[in-house]
Amino acid sequence: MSNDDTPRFEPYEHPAGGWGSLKAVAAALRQARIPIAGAQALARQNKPGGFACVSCAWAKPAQPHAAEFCENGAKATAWELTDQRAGPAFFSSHTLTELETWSDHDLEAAGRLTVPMRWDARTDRYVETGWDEAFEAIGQALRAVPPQARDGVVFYASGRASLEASYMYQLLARRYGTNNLPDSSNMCHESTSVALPQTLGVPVGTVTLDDFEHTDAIFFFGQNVGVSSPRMLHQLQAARRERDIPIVTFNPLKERGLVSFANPQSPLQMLTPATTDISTQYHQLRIGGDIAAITGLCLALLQADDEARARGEARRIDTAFIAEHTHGFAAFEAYLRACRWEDIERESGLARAALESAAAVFARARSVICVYGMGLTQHRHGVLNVQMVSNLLLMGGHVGRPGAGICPVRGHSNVQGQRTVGITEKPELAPLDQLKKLYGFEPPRGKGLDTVGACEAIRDGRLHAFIGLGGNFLRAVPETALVEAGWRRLPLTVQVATKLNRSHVVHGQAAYLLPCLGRIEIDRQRGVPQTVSVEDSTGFMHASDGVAEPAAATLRSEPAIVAALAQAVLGPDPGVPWAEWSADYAKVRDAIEATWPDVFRAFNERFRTPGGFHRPIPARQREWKTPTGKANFIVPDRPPADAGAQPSDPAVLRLMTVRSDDQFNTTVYTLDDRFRGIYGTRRVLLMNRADIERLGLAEGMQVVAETAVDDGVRREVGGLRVTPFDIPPGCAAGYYPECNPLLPLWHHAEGSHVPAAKSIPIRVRPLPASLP
Ligand SMILES: Nc1nc2c(c(=O)[nH]1)N[C@H]1C(S)=C(S)[C@@H](COP(=O)(O)OP(=O)(O)OC[C@H]3O[C@@H](n4cnc5c(=O)[nH]c(N)nc54)[C@H](O)[C@@H]3O)O[C@H]1N2
Ligand SMILES: Nc1nc2c(c(=O)[nH]1)N[C@H]1C(S)=C(S)[C@@H](COP(=O)(O)OP(=O)(O)OC[C@H]3O[C@@H](n4cnc5c(=O)[nH]c(N)nc54)[C@H](O)[C@@H]3O)O[C@H]1N2
Ligand SMILES: [Mo]
Repeated sequence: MSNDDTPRFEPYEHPAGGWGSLKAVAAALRQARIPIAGAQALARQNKPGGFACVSCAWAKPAQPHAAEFCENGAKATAWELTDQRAGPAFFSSHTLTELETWSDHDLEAAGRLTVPMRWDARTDRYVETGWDEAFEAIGQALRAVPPQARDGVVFYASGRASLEASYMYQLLARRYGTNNLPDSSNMCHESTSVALPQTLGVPVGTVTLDDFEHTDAIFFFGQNVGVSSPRMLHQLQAARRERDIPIVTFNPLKERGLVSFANPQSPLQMLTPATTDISTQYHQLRIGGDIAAITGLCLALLQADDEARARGEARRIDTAFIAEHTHGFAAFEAYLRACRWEDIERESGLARAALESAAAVFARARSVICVYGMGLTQHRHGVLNVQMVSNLLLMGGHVGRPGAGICPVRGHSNVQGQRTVGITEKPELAPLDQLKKLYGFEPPRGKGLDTVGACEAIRDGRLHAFIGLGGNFLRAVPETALVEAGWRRLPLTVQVATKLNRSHVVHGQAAYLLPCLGRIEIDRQRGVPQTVSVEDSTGFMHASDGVAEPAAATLRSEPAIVAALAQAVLGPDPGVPWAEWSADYAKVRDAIEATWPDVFRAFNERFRTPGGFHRPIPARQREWKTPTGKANFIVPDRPPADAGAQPSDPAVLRLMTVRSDDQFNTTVYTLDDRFRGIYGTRRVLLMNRADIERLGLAEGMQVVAETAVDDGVRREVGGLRVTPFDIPPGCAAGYYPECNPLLPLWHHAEGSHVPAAKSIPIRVRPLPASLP
C-alpha cells in the first residue's frame, strides 16, 4: 500500500509548474482513481458558480484563468473525490490497534468515511451507529458536565470549514459555556494576528491582487510559494515578465518555485523552454536569522539615507509618512544605530554587502510588497519577526499606497475567515456583547484554551471532551508522545471528518467519528442545493458551490452536523434557530451580517460578486486602529547579537520542519518531494555537508535526532537518513509531521503561542546499527 521503495535523491533542475506539474496532476487523478469525467470538477475550481479550492487560501481573481487551479489544488481535489471508501466493511476488518500501525498516507488512502461510527471497546473497532443515536449520546455526555466545569471541553477547528459552519460552531461553544475555540491558526498565522493589530491596527494582510500589478518590488520571507500557494506564481510571473519587477527572497533553502516557474497554462511556455526567473536576489539566511537580516536592511536604508541627505539627494526613507502616520520611529532609529554589522552578519548568516544590495532595491521602489509565511511565524520570536517586516515597510511608507503592503499568506482555505466569524479563544476578539444582544444569553467572558493550552490540558488529564471540526490535531501539534498519552485518557473524543487519520485511530475512552461532506460536493438541504462562503488570504469573501455528487448518501454537511450537535447538547434552545439555519444557509449569512454589519454588509447580495467582496481593511486607507492612533514601530527588546538564532553549543543544530510538494499538512499524498529532489522517503534529515563531516556523520547514514533541551523529557525521532543539502551551516530540515515528536510544547512563539516548528534545537547521533 505505501510506496516506501528504495529512496532516490536527484536534484530537480526544472522550473516549478511546467510539464512536471501537469504530470503530477495526472498522477494524482490516477492515484485517487478519478475518471477523467470526474476531473471536470477541476474546471470549476475557483470560478463563479464553482467551488473554492480546498487547498490553500490564496486570492481568487475576478477574471479567472482557464484553469484556475494549480498542481496542489488538483491533488487536493482528487484526494477528496477519490472513489475509495472507508465504510463499515473497512472498519469491521481492522481493529484500531492495528490501524495505529498504519502510516498517515495509508490511513487517509483508505478513502472517504461514509457512516457515523462509535468506538466499540469490546471489539476495538469503530462500528456503525445511527446519526440520531450518535448525537443523543454525545449530547448526554456533554450535558452531564456541570456549567462551572464546561471549560473542560474543547471545540477545535481546522481552517477548512465554511464561514457558515464556523459561525454556528463558535456559537455552539459559547452557548455551551466556553471560549475554548482553538484552531489551526494557533499553529500557523497567530503570530500575524498578534503582531499586526499592534503595528498596523489590522489582524490580516493589507495587500490585494491588484497591488501585485502596481508594485515595484516584492520581498519574500519564509514562504514556499511553489508548494504552498502556487496560484500566486501567476502574479509573480506577471510582475517579472511584464514589468521586470525585482523579487528579493530570504529563505535558508533554495525553493524551486522561488527560483523559476513555467506556466502550465501558457501553451507557448509549454512548447518552448521559456521559464521565468522568479527571484532576482536569493539570500540563504540562517534559520531564525530574519530579525538580524531585517535589522540589516533597515540599517542599510538608514545609512543610505544619511548619505543621500549629506549629498542633498532625495531621501531613502519616507520621512513625511513617518512623521504623519507613525509612532516610535526615534526609538527604532536609536536601536538600529546601536546595532553592529558584525552581529547582524553572524546572526543572519548574510554578508553586509548582500543586505545592502537588497536594501538598494527596496530604496529604489516606489511601492514594495512584503510576503511571508511559516518561516517567520513559527519561531520563538515569531511575533517580532512579523513586526520587523512591518517596521521595514513603514520606513518606506509602504502601507496604504497602491502596489504596497504586507502579505501574510494564510494556510487553510478558510482559516482567515474562521477567525473573522468568531472562532477564537480570545474573548476580546469575539463580539460577545453582540451575541448577547442577538441571542439573549450571557456568553462566557474568560479566556479560552488555545492549541498549546489545549495540549497542556490534554497532557495533564484536565479535559472532559475534545470536539474536532476537521483537522488532525494529534498529528499536527507538538509534544507528540505526551499529548498522545493524554489523548487516550480523554473521556470523550468527537471528530467531524472526511477521511481517517491518527486523531481518530488514537481516541478517547468514548469516541465518535462523524463523516461529513467536503466543499467540492453538492450540499442539498431538503432537496435544495446550498452555497457556502470562505474568506481568502487578501480579505475577499467568496461563494462556493459544490459540483460533485456526495461520496455517500449517508454523509451530512458540516452546518447540519453542528446544528444537530447544538440541539443535542443544548437541549431546546429558543434563542437560536438551529434547524432553520441548517435548512437554509442564507439565514446563517444573515446572522453573520447581523453580528458584524460593517464587514458583512449585504452579505447575501454581494457574496456572488466575481472575485469576491472585500472586507474593510482600515490600514489600506491609512486609518490606524491602534492604541496610539498611528502605525507603530516596534523596537526589538534585544539586539540581534542576543536573538538566539545560533546555539552556543556547536553540536546543536537548528531544525526546521517543512512541507513537501506532495502533502497537505498531515495529509501525505506520496513519499516524494519532487522540487527538493527527494523520492520514496520522508525520513530524511537535510544537512549542510560541512556539518555532516564535522559531526562525524556520513551521507546516507541512519541517525537519531534528539531534542537538545534540558527539561527532563526525552524526545527522539530515529531512522532519519543523513542527506546532504544546500542549507546554511548549523541548520537542518526535516518533514512535518514526522518530526513533531521533537517539538517541546513550551517551545513556542512569545505572545502568540505558535509552536516554534522552524527552530527546534537538536543533536544528531548515528543509529547503533549504522556504526561500522
Ligand atoms: N501543497 C501544500 N500547500 C499548502 C500546505 C501544504 O501542506 N501543502 N499547507 C497550507 C498551510 S496550513 C500553510 S500554513 C501554508 C504553509 O506554507 P509556508 O508558509 O510556505 O510554510 P512551510 O512549507 O512550512 O515552509 C515555509 C518556508 O519557510 C522557510 N523557512 C524555514 N525557516 C525559516 C527562517 O527562519 N527564515 C526564513 N526566512 N525562512 C524560513 C522554509 O525553507 C520554507 O521554504 O501552506 C498551505 N498550503
Ligand atoms: N512540526 C510542524 N507542525 C505543524 C506545522 C509545521 O509547519 N511544522 N504546521 C502547522 C500548521 S501551519 C497547521 S495549519 C496545522 C494543521 O493542522 P490541522 O488543520 O489540524 O491538520 P490537517 O492535516 O490540515 O487536517 C487533515 C484532516 O482534516 C480532515 N478534513 C479534510 N477536509 C475536511 C473537510 O472538508 N471537513 C472536515 N470536517 N474535515 C476535513 C481530514 O480528516 C484530514 O485527515 O499543523 C501545524 N503543525
Ligand atoms: Mo497553516
